[in-house]
Amino acid sequence: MTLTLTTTPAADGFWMPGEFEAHAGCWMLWPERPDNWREAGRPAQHAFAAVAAAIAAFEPVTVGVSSSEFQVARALLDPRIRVVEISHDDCWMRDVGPTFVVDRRGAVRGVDWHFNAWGGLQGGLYFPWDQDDLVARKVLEIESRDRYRAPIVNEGGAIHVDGEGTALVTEECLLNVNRNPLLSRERVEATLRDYLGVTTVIWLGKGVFNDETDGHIDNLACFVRPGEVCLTWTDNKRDPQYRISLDAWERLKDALDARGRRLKVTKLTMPGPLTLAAKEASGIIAREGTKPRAGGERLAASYVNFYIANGGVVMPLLDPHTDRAAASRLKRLFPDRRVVGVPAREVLLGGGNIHCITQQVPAAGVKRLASP
Ligand code: KQY
Repeated sequence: MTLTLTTTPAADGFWMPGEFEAHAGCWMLWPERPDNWREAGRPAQHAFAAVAAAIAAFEPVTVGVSSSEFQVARALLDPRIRVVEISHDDCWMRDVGPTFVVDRRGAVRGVDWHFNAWGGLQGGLYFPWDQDDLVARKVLEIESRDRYRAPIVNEGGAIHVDGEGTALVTEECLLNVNRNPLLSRERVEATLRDYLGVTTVIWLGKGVFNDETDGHIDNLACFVRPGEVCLTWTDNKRDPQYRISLDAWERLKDALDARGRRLKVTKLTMPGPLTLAAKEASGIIAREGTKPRAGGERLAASYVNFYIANGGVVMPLLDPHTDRAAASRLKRLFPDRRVVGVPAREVLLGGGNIHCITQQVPAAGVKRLASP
């Protein structure tokens, strides 16, 4: 039985572990909506299947699919992957799935944030989003994990943690009026402390240029391990990303984490700049209520949007000019993991990347010695 708890993770001794800690598995959803994915999602489905197969080499993967797509998904997905039927509005499991939390005894529970399609009726990406808002609850039912319904609008892609008491977020997203207009920075921070079990929140300013999520942290910067962050970067001073990344670099360099450490920050040069081709845009069927896409638009492409699996890192391949350099930087950052690149332009065309379409489930029963 799955309970809905009325306490908070922090009050119960739970916290969100780092993505680099041991996983029981990974959840994804299946792309299909023709107003976001070109050619009714078929090219994206192949890309999602390749991402799922790459992760399945490291840990169990479950993909949630609609009833009408079950057979296609089953046929395209690696046989090691579990396919379950889950209704959804789009397929960003990082954002609509639960954020898992753990305690010292090795128990696992889930946080179910309110979801409003990245901004609700004030700049959100589609309407309605009611099925997306139910996904976290359904995943927790299948995983048999108790649930905390958090009292704020938030997405998994808007938070990163080091598992030792520090969260990394952006002001552009978490303080956006289209998320929690009545909450001050202090209230948002207090809610993150309660629901992520952190004691320190490091605020960066803006996210990646033209990121339609309003600046998700998971496209800009992430923890590689406690005390170490990797940041999307460009040396091109004329690129609008330059000032954003420079500001993030300065804030990270000034910050102290929950353990009082200065952070080591590694720059990961972004691909491109990449834009949506007219031919790609023409394969998307415009629909009232969904944000339209036009050829020539700048894509929010970033190599930071990778997934850390048990023993591996699954990274997006986005630009033949820069993929190799990004992969070797990631290999240096993760010497004990196998770095696997997956062609991910089709995922990028939908507005996110590999981290955005995945959600890790921490390993249960792992006795954790320290809490943050
Ligand atoms: O950054 C993410 N976590 C999700 C990207 C969602 C894009 C929606 N079109």
